[in-house]
Amino acid sequence: MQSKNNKNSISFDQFKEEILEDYRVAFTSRECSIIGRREVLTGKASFGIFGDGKELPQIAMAKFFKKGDFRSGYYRDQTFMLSLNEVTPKQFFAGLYAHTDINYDPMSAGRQMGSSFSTHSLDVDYNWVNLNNQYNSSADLSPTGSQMPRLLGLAQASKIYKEIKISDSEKFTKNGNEIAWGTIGDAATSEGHFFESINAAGVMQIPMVISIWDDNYGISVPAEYQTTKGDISEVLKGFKRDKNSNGFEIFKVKGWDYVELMKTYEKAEEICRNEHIPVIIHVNELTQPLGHSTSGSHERYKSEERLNWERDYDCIKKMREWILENKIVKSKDLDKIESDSKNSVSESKIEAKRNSVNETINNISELNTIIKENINSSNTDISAILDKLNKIKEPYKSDLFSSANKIIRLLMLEKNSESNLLKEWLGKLHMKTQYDYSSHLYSESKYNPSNIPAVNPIYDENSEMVDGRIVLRENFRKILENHDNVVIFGQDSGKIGGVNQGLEGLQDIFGESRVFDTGIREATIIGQGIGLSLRGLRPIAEIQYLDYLLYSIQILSDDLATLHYRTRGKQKAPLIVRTRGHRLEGIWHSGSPMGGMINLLRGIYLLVPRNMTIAAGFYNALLKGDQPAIVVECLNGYRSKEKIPNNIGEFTVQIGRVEKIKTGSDITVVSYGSTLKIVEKAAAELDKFNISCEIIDCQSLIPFDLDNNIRESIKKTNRVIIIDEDFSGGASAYILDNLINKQNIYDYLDSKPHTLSAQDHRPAYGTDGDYFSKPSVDEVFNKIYSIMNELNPEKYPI
Ligand SMILES: Cc1ncc(C[n+]2csc(CCOP(=O)(O)OP(=O)(O)O)c2C)c(N)n1
Repeated sequence: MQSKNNKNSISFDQFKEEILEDYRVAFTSRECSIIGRREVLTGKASFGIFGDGKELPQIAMAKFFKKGDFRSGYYRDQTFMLSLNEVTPKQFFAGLYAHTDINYDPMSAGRQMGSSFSTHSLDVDYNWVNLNNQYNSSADLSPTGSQMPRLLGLAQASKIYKEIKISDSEKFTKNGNEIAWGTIGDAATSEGHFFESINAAGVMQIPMVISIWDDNYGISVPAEYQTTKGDISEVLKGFKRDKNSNGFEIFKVKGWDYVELMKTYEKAEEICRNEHIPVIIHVNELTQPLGHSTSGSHERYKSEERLNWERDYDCIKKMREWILENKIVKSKDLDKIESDSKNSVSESKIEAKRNSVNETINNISELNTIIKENINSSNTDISAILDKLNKIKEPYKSDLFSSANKIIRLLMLEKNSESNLLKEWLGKLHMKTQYDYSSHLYSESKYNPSNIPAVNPIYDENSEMVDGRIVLRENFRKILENHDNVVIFGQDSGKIGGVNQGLEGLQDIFGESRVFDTGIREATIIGQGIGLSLRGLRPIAEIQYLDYLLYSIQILSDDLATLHYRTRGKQKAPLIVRTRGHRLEGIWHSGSPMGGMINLLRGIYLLVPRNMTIAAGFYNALLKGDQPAIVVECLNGYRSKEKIPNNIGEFTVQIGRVEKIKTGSDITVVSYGSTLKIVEKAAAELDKFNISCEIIDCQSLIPFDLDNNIRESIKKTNRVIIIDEDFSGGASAYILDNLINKQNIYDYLDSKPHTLSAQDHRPAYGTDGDYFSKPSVDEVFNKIYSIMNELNPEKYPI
């Protein structure tokens, strides 16, 4: 055995020590699973899923995992995390009890179900810590297979760091020597993300080792229903490298065979780290002694024969047998390790539970004091509620809040003004507690790009009018010059410089490591971006058309949008996604599904520039910040003429701010993106009828009008219409919701607020398909005219 802990040759005593330590970790981990399951089944925690049966391969993986490396795995990896001391049993239980203090549950501060692991990449000021000095784990997520796309980026970062010198990269890499280690269950390999990622890794030849933990089941469904031939490494054989072609090294090893596991991981690490060859390790013959999760028992679907086999081939049992057969120690020595582990896990559990309820117990005692000392009521219901609350040994916060609210309501009914004191106390506590559940959806750092002030584009008499795509291209050129950690990639982005030529010629100047093509694989393009940004690079990932963002919406929604939130601000992936949409031609090249994006992607900024100068200003601002964002360029804007600014690459547009693009007095027209051109033309027609529109470009849907400037306009016009080319109830409903609930426009309206969106079908093809599917100048004119007619039929007759 030659692991990172060992020199080339070690003494028998050291060898024995290491084996016993491995046994201790494996046993401790198993005990955590057993006790954790019991806690859930006795109602002390909500749900549990554990790593029992997968202990040995994870110990092997941990041996060859080095500081600076990254894991992208799933909920079974507790033994791996315990091995590296990246999670302690006490922290493991704090996660199970959803402790909201990050110091107790460092994985997610109670936001993710237990066994969702992560490490801290950021310090308290949201600056990067030195990732080379620690074992790194990107934050787990529950949707099966979703750890795969970002694994690509985590691995590709090493390749990029190896290929090019990047300034200030000491915190992220040592010459690109780091491996990205993936783990996945056998059944989850049925997901498309798995195959898409494997194919891409084979093409890119990047340093990742993927372990497939194969226990032959995905909950109740056996391998024969999941995988062709019932055997994933058989299926993957076509990906195996040979003398004449690139590909993977593939190993298959039994999950209970301690010695073979060590040998396999040793080989895998060597090939992967030294040669940058991706490796797949299919670890089969694993078991699940406690069943899939606390939701049910595996006796319902496994045969007696299989259950007996699982008992015999339990990897810890097998390791024990191997130690005894090889006379490494006596059975009493192992018994002692076992009983010590049991005691220490039990103590950890008790302490974690106590810590998780302490604050609530203190708050309950404060509630008692407030009531006793300040509230004069003979209502026996109040004392009954208090008594009941005081009797709960391990109270939830919601027990305290609902009891206090009930008491407040009783006091209100008896018109007891002393309820105000209690309301004030509870209000403050609620605010503080709510933060524990709602913080860090967006960057809370000083680098949040919405704090970055605008730097206006500068023009002079020599400023040229050029195609919009030239503004973008020149801006990207400056970006690549100014930021050596920026990489731009996507389908057709490299050699030809993008289908709309916004990157034309940039690969020739900056090389294939910085501007490159990918396969047609939107989910993993986004995953690549997430992984690269987790390792300190600033990727700009291109999705060729907005309509195809749907392929990646799951990863954007489940991974990118939740990453900062689910780590309570301890990881960030400031990925910039560049795409193009809105008006063009037909069902799949004119989409504007903003409502869908707004609903699914909270956590990501959504920017909708009306021209390429504003788009460029957004890119420049985003690169100064640390917030992931999607920029939707207007498909019909690449050939429209714009003046090219002198300070290209330097000017910024402040995010979350609207722009008034026409002053008017009769009605405020709120719109964004391509629709604005239609709105401007309609407004010119309406002017002829003495109807004066004030047009406001939202520019940024998330965040939305942070200065409440639309309200200021409505105060003047007392009327509003929101126009876009999304479906009805999409972004227009979101904007209206903001105006009503956040900007309180109700008081300033003299007419009902209106929305005008596209038809609810996808846009039909061709010029007439557009006319009859999306708002046209005529439709906008008619709609606004009818609003004015309703107001003053004599002045605006129909
Ligand atoms: C996309 C998605 N579909 C369904 C589930 C529910 N689910 C959770 S675990 C699981 C089975 C996973 O089996 P496998 O990949 O073999 O991993 P194991 O749990 O056996 O280690 C399923 C279906 C999920 N989490 N995500």
